[in-house]
Amino acid sequence: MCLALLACGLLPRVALGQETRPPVLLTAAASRESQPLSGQWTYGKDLYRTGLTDINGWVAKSRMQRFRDIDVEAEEAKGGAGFFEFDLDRGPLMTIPGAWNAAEPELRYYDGLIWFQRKFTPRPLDGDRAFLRFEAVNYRAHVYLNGQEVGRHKGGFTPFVVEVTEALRSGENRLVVAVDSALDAQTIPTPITDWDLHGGITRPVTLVYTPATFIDDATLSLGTDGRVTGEVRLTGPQAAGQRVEIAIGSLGTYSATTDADGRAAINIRRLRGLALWSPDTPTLYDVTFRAAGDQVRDRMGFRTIAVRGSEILLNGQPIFLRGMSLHEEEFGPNPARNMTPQASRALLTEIKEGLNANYVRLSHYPHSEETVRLADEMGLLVWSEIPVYWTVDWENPEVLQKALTMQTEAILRDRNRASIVLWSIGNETPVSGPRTAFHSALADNARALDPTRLISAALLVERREENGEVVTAINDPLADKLDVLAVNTYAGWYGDDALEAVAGLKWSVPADRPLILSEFGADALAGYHDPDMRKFSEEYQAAYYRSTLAMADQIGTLRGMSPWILKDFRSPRREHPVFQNGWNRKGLVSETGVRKQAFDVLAEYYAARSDAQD
Ligand code: GCB
Repeated sequence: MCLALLACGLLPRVALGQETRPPVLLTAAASRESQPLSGQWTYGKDLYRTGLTDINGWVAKSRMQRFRDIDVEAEEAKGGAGFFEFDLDRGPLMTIPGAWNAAEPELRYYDGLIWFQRKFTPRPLDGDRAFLRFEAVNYRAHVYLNGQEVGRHKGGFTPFVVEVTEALRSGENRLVVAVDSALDAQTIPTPITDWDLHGGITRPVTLVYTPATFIDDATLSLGTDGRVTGEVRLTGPQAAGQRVEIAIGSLGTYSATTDADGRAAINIRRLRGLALWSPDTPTLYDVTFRAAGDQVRDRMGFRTIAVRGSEILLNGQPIFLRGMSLHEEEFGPNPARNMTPQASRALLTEIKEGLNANYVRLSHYPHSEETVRLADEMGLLVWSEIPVYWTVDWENPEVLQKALTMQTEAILRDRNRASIVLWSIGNETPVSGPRTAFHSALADNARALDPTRLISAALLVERREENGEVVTAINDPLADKLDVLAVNTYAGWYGDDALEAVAGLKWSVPADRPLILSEFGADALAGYHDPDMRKFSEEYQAAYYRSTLAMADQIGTLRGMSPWILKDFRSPRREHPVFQNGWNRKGLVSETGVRKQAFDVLAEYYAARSDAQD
């Protein structure tokens, strides 16, 4: 089959695995010496993007270019012909990290360019190196230090690092970041989504210091053969021929030597005394990597994940994924997507303890590192995805390259997290040749970077007749590329099915492959009750859950589910003036955390499932 349009020559070959790596990663950056740059930044709106352009040379340049390293007020005090149409020093303040849409009422639907500025004083480098690390900027970032452009990035949910060793000066430095939230047909995602705009510097910014030669990447994982393998990568003038030491809690210290490229392969035949990570026992070890006078520390769990026939095996044992989908929005009436540890913990606790779940779908893009680390700590299995969602410019090689880069950034950031068991390569993308080729390249890239995890995608279902019976089925060549089949299904909410018919719907899916329901759900406005069970009432949503769960119980190969969704979330596409007002109401809790009736329906179902599993 020409699944691989790629192989058939219809799409240009694209770089997989190694080639999409960013030049610097700074794995486990949180364990390094660093200077936080979060806090109060000044900003200035620039809807026409005049600050980025140099229209007609010097005129625009002198007046408009907001990244200039200039004290505008002092220049103005001199008088004369010159003048400026910006001054970031005297701009209004915004707290970073956080989406600008929640910061000011007038920015609620602002979708374009905003300039941000922060001044800081670094410590003397004395031969060390310095890097700016942005955990997420949505969507495009242009980074300037002291008037010089030092880096650019595209993609709103993955980290990027910019080396500033040469661009830093002693004393006060001026960091300016132009953030453009505008999406188009070539961005990932495109503007056609079902969540909020959330532009801005949405995750922390830090200045990270390293020695001249440093550990840039360090990864370990447990294979189904019982071996712990991985790699340590050094960057810098002394990267080759270095002894690398890896201390894993009190289990032991292991060593390896870097090759000419600064890479050392780790291969530990057996970790004696290892306690496996699982949702019930989320054991984490302090792991320290040392080399060339540098060291990084991580907290890591070890577990295996595999598929056997229609089973999903965690540490060799069949598991049912009792899950919930989650957008990245904290509880509250006006979420800024500022995932503090408290905010992430509150959401994950509602899933794990409130719903008796063991699994979370972090949709529809990589969530904050903080959230994934908490999943490790609290014991929740994770589905991680990139925003290849609904529509994408499938035939454009540059867009594919962008998706591969985004996926690489996500995998390299998180592949030391035991909680992540599934990399998803897309959500509800309509079947076509170019689309399948695009997804196939993503599946290959994920396997090249991380052969230890399972690959899935949220597919669409179709209704068809089989042996005189109407069945729900998957008709998608992408299924061949996946370890775990996953489908979104909304019978009883969207479409013509009466709610009473949902429990009896028949499915026809492969008998030898695991299936998960990656989404199902129905809107309800918290507090709206209707004995006639009209749509948007809590009663309707609860009945919908009962019917869908009854339907799910008939699917013999069903190995998990992540209903849509924990909490009501902002979405400009949802404008019913009575029930929605800019919120997708499929949450089992309202935006402020009020539980709806369906919450208990699912919690009880999972409690029963968990008893059956134990
Ligand atoms: C879906 C999408 C999700 C939407 C949801 C809905 O299938 O994957 O992003 O929010 O349906 O509420 O319609």
